[in-house]
Order: sequence, then structure tokens, then C-alpha cells
Amino acid sequence: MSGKATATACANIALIKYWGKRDAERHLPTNGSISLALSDLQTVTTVEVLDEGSPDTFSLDGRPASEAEFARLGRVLAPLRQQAGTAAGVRIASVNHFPTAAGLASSASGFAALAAAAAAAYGLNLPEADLSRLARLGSGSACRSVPGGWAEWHAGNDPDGLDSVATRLAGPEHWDLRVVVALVATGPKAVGSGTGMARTVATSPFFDGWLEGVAQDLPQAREAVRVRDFSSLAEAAERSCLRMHGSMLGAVPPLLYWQPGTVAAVQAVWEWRTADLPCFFTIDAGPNVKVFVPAAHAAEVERRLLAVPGVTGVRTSRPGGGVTLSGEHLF
Ligand code: 2P0
Repeated sequence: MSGKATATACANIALIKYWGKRDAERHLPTNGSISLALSDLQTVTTVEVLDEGSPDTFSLDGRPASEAEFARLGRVLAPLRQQAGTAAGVRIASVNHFPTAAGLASSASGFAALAAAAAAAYGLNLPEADLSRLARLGSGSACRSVPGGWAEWHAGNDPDGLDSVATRLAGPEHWDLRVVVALVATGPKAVGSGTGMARTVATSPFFDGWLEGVAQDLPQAREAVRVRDFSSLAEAAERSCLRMHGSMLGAVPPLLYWQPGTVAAVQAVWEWRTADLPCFFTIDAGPNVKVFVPAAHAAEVERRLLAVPGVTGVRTSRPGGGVTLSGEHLF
């Protein structure tokens, strides 16, 4: 076997958040989530199958990957090798095409591209659900980057996670929105999201309240996306974001990813929306604020965000599609 394949995947931003695992090994979530893929934040990954018995190699942005980065690969590669009936190693080269200091994680796009490229290199023609499941084994949120566009990750019930996959709610062309990232800080975070989630589940008295809220937020966001109801999506997305961060504040020790610039941007978004500008925010496990806005108002949001104290830059992205192989859409 000597296959080679190149896949491209977009990062995604959750509107209804994934926060909590019921199974840390398989990345099975405590709750469903909904996201939008971003076309300006992509990872391109090439996988080449080596001779039987050769060890895997992995370069990330042209440098050898760290031990921690390397360790996660096996979660995605092992099931593929089993299915392909081979022990052959692979050479992986992954490049992130993200705007400089985007302040955004690349694990979602990285593992979605890896799953698609490795499956193809091993000669497997897998359906979308299988690729989404494989990407999830690398990083939970990566399963949403396989269908791309507006995607929903179904929490599922199966103990092995067979039904914990993402499906597409709508394509990137469905709604002409932009996501403006307000950069507040771009350094590595003190507590990674995996650790933060585990701590919140184990210690926060607010975690049950978070889960109760998701049950309301998911159907509201799903319907708001379907009918392109901006106000309803704004309400559900901001509620999901704030309750996720609320659950973190209750953890022991507490988690607070926000900086003064984060709070300033949130309050500015609320002022603008009340006054004259349709926009809403979401914030992940970090200080940067992502502002959703109709395309026609994106330049105005950029201009205003740059004047918010603590905001050091802005990066704007369009809705993105699903994973592609050699530039061809897979699904
Ligand atoms: C999300 N986050 O829904 C949420 C919101 C961060 C805050 O998915 O441990 O890197 O690999 O499953 O996917 C970040 O978590 O975590 C994340 P793992 P992942 O986008």
C-alpha cells in the first residue's frame, strides 16, 4: 500500500457550546453543540502511507510535532489501520493557513483534515459520519469541521460513541454572515479546554444548570439558523456562551478566561445592538471575542471593535464548507 492524499478543513466556532465530556477517552460530550465553519481559517494536511512497519512522522507548519501533538494522532490512525488491515505507518505534513495571530485553535480543522486525508491514503472511502467520528477521536470539536457550514454535533447515547457525530444543518451559502474575531490576547492559555471541561464537570455546582440550558438553546439555535432569525440566534448563542463561562466560574479552582478587553467588547456589542447594529458575541475557552454580524455591517463592526479598550486587532472570516480532498468536496 502506498497511498497519498491531501485534505483541507476549516476551523469552526460554536454558537451552542460543547463543554463537558461523559467519556474523556472517546471525546463523548455531555451535550450537543452547533457551530459555523470559517473559510479563512483552514488546515491543509497531506498523508502518505509508508512501508509496513515504518514509524509515523508528523510535521506541523514545517517543524516536527511535539510529543503531546504526536500522542493524539494514534487515536485517529489506529482505527483506520485496523479497518484497512495494515500496520503501515504514515508521513503527515500539516499546515495551518490562519491569519497571523488569529488567536484561534487549529485542532478542529487539523483533526478533520487528518481524518479525511489518512482515510483516503489508506484507500478507505468513508461516509461523512465515519469521518466525523474519527475526527472527534482527535479533538471533540473537530467532528463539526467534517460537514462544515452550519453543523450540529449530536451528543448521542451509544457508549462507544457510534452516534456521536456531526451533521450539516445548512451550507456556508445559507446565510451571508461574517465572524469578526476581536483579539484580546494571543498567547497560550493557562488551562487547556480539556482540563477546564473536566474540572467544571467534576467540581462546578453550576454544571447541571448549564446542561439544563443547553436543552433549550439547541432547538432555538437550530430553528434560528433554519429561518435565518438573527435575533433569536443572538439570544441563544450569547446565553449558551455566558452559561458555559458561568459553569466555569463555579469550578474549584475557578476558571476565568476573560480579560478586561473581553468584558469591554461584550458590553460594546450589547450597546451597538441596542442602538443601531445587528451583532452578537461568543467567547470560547480564551479571552478573544467572536462577533457575528450580517456581511453588510462587518466593516463597521471591525472599525468599532478596534476602538474598544483592550482589543488589539480584528480578523474577519466568512462561513466555510466541509472537508475537501484535493480541493474536491467530499459530501
Ligand atoms: C466548542 N470548545 O464547542 C467549545 C467551546 C471550547 C469552548 O470545543 O478535549 O479542543 O479535544 O475534545 O474540542 C474546545 O475543545 O476539546 C471546544 P477536546 P476541544 O467549540
